[in-house]
Amino acid sequence: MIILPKLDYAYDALEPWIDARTMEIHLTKHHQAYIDKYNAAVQGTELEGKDVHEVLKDLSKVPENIRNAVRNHGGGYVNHLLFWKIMGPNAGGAPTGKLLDAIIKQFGSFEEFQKLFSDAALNRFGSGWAWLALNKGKLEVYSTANQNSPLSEGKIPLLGVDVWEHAYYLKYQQKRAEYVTNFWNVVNWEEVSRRFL
Ligand code: MN3
Repeated sequence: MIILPKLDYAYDALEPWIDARTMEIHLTKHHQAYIDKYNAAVQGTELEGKDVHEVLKDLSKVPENIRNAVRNHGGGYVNHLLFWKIMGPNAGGAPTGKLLDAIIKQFGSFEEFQKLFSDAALNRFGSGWAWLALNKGKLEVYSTANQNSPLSEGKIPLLGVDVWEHAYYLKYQQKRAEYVTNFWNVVNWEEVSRRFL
């Protein structure tokens, strides 16, 4: 059984960039739905009680009849788990230390990295996520469709932005670009750095 996590901050803590109503619905309805459907899919199978992150790392080991449910709802569970952590109040700005060094080494500058990440978020057609991930020890920016987790591709997600409409529609309607621009104001770089290290 997986259960809904508690936020480390209040629903309105990310205002004005992400509104309280969106946060509440996103957590208590959308995240909860992934959890309920994952639990239902794995109930009574060998996967019940296993760590979802481990399960997602090798989907070929998941029985075929529940593989899609595990990919979608297990992915939805872990992606949102990360999302709530890598955001926070009084956040934004730029990372420091080893993560900043690695970003500059890989992408040229922090600004260049931001542009690549934002482009990945804007160019993801339909629903999905843009990621900063570790791929065999190297930083990579890319996007996934639906709730597909980087874990299933052997990558370690460090930072992700949810570009499903449910993540921004109440406040931004169709303006995904504005949402992604404002997302930078709530990135908790301390947490992203912790994951990187
Ligand atoms: Mn979502």
